[in-house]
Amino acid sequence: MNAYELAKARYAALGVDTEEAIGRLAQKAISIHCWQGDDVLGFENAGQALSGGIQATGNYPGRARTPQELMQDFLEAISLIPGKKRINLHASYAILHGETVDRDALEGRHFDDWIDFAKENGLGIDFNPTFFSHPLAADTLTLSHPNDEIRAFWVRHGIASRRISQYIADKLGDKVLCNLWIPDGYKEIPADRLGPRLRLKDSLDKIYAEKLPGVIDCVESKVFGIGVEAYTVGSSEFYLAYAAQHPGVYNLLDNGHYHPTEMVSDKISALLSFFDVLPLHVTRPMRWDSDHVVRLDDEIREIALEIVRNGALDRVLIGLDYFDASINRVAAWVIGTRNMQKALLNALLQPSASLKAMQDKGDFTCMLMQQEEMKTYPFGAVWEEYCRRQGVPADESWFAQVLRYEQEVLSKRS
Ligand code: RNT
Ligand code: ZN
Repeated sequence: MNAYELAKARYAALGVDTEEAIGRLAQKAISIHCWQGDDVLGFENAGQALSGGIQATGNYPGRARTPQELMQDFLEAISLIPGKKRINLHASYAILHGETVDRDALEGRHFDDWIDFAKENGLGIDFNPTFFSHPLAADTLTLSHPNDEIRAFWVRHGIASRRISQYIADKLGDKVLCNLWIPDGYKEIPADRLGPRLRLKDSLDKIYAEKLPGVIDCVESKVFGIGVEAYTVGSSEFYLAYAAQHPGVYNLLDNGHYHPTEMVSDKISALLSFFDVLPLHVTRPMRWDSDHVVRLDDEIREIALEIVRNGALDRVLIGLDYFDASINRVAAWVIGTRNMQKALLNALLQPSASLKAMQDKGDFTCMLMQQEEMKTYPFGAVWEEYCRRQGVPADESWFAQVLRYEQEVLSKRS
């Protein structure tokens, strides 16, 4: 018997069907963020620095500088990642072919190249308006700005982004998640916390006024950003309440956006109790919202468990959100995405029904014992079998391809 057959038998003895787990994992799309490939810089106006209180630190050579390079790098990465994939775009990745188009005037056609790319490579697309790295966001205020004209500009950008999302959905025949995150906040203890929030609420009402059936809308909260440490307008309570009052607008959870002891894994079931859709940004915060590459750590495994054992694989939309500029960026995509998938497979291989029954019976000794024993079950053999069937390297052998790509392509970029 090979390692997979042995593993299959071990899991079967617990009532876990490895074939079913592999089949379900293959169907679950992961939305891979385009912005890991170029340190969140985008293409619309070369030279624009990243702002908005987020930071990509590091100076590893080989950053994608053009849409063509980003597409090429992305394809390299996904050739090493099993399963279904989507590409998550930001408005700042519009491909303008020399045109100058400001954010409030962006149209679907500025993303035609991405739509072709997605079609050619069997990808779905998700979308984000970009409320940072722009002269009108220089003071880290956008949809809550006290200046009516600046606020109106960003409202127009929000509306344009939803229309772009609908355009992409029409072209692909597939729904597009349109996620709204703004950096708005203050560095110092504010004198008025309510005013900005009421302005944001009014801006959101304007942005979401139009019904767009191909678009799944969501809002992303945050606890603080660099330079805006004292107050964040779009806080967790603010958006949670907004989403609860506006059917069709969902609350996205980014696991880097809460106080360090607060766990997104615990929030998933709370939101699933009220919302039919739950979008996620999966990242790895180190001390702050540092957006390190996703590791197969306890919290990622717990997040995956919460999705799978609650039967919510179809309701939870998994997107990744990290940007490490200090290592090979293609490898960063591959490592983080494979880790998310490993976490899901691990969750699919748990005897969840019997563990729940132990909890309900109050048999906590047995539950603890079984949860811990599961950690040394032959999960790796199932992962390797899954990768083989998907035609991607099953182990670290994928890295040789990335090294070759670095030598032949990335290292030639200045
Ligand atoms: C920022 C948010 C947001 C961004 C991306 C680039 O803290 O997490 O999702 O990371 O939109
Ligand atoms: Zn995020």
